[in-house]
Amino acid sequence: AEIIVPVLTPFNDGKINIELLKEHTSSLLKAGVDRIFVNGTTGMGPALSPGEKETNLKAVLEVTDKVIFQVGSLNMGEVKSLAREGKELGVKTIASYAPYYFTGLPKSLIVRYFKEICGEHDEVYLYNYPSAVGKDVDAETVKEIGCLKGVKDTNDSINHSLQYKRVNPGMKVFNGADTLVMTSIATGLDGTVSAAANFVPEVLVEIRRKVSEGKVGEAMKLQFMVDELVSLAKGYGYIPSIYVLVKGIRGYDVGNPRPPLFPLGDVERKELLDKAIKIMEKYNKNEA
Ligand code: FW2
Repeated sequence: AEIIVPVLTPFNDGKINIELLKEHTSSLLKAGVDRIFVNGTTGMGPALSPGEKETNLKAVLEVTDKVIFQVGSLNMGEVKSLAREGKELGVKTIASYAPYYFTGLPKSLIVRYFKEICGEHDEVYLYNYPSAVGKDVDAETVKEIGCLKGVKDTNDSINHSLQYKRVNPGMKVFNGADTLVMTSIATGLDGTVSAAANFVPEVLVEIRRKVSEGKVGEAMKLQFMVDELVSLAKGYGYIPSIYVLVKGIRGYDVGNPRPPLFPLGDVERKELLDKAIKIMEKYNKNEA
């Protein structure tokens, strides 16, 4: 099973810091992450201009070709031109969320959106995130689309993710919930796309190892540690917290998020990090 990281986008004064993105990417790969999902939710994809999406892609490509390039937006022309750009740059896999915000779109338009992307690139994944996008592109819809090679399903229901596999055999299926890393691996999905991989990649790699050795109870404990960290971070705003946790846990700077995802203040930063370290110590001492 693969561990895929939806890499954050480091900003300084509202501009992408390419060097920090490259450093973070190579650190994550060294920690054992398999692929980099560029312009995902954690990367603030919907808040990036087409030029910024391309900047992120090019930065990551300088480090690795193990990339999934997320190209979704509400402008079909931009989506297709990014898809083409990805192809020209040799990106193996691109992905897109469904057109968001316009909640009333009929299924036929969703199907058409993805078919048009498939016209530009031969390996297209669906990024399904119903709670953010406002619509669920489910297993049957994916079958109707017909050309998708994979799906990242950010969904608390593992059953929902498994249905893609049942209805579309041969398709790669990843669950995107931080709380279901262990479950995704143990149920035979193709892996996980977890935002937590930004700050605890080694823990996710260890979860995979434990599952493969049949030590499911130990894997579950590690999963619970991730759950506690994520739940703590969500209390401060998940994405802004990830920047603090990467710096605090991994020890290097990844810049800031960009407003309206405002960076945490000094007091919150300290509080978040102190609590995160306590959680990690508790599990490392086996007191959990
Ligand atoms: C992304 C992900 C992970 C998110 C998840 C939402 O693109 O950032 O879907 O962290 O809480 O795949």
